[in-house]
Amino acid sequence: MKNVLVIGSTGQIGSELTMKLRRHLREGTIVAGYIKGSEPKGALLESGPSEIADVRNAKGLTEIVKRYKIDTIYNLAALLSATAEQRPLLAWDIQMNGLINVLEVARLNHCAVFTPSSIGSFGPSTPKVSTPQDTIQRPTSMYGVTKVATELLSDYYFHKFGVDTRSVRFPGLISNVTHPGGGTTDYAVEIYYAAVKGEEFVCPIAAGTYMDMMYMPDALRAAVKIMEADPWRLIHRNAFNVASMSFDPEILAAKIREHIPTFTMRYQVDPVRQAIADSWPDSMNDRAAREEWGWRPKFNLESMTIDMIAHLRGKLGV
Ligand code: AKB
Repeated sequence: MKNVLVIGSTGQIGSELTMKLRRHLREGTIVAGYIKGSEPKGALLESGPSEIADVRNAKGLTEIVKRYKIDTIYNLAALLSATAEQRPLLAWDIQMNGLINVLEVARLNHCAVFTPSSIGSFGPSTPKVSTPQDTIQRPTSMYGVTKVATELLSDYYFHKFGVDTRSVRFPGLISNVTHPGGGTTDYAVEIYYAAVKGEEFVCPIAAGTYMDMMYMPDALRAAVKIMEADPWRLIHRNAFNVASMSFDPEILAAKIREHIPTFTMRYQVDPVRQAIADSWPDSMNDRAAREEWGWRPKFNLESMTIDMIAHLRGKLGV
């Protein structure tokens, strides 16, 4: 990786990944790709070049790739699960028509590609506990349908054309920088904001609903490490289970209460998000990622909670 285009650089993952790559890579250029209406600001804008990069515009992507001699594309453009359920055709357009544009540009210009998959690529018939790397993937949400298709199409481009596609199945990602927006796992971010502000949290996901979650610094390390992995060690490619913690809202609230004892939570379950959450695994088995490219998370629920609360107190000035 030397010259990298991050598509979706102002989103939840992209805003932090772009900055991490700019710090991490000693030479080369990291281009922050964005769409009109979500322009980069502050450090993201000032620390390197940015370009309009709409996945639905292959010609525009090609121009950026050629101008900056891009060798790696992080394709982070996506509608998250709950929004994709409301706007399925738009989700298809961004996630599938966008992906094939990115893969074609990569094929013609010899780029490696990372397009994240998700716990959303699994469905109700998938084994729920210790979900294996290779297993049943029959998701029931549009988000999940596009994620399975993303995995298959990315593998197809690798086997058919030799495009260096690699990816991970992200759990719900928890961060104190950019809000996710439109996901089923967003509650696990919003709960920290409410707790730090001293507000009651109204939880849209029912007690007893376990999902895999991950702190953003671990997710960023996974996204960088998989693209730097020795290709000869990779048996799998699209996409690796990566896991670090699994909890339900009760466990998360109890952990926050250890640090903010006055924190309160009540439930008002959102049927759309709950149906999606019920169809996803409780906890993934990430042995393949550990064996094939040395994946190891650094954060658990305790260390993430301490870090989230400290950062949000600073950010919110409370
Ligand atoms: C979502 O909830 O849609 C995402 C995901 C788990 O992929 N955070």
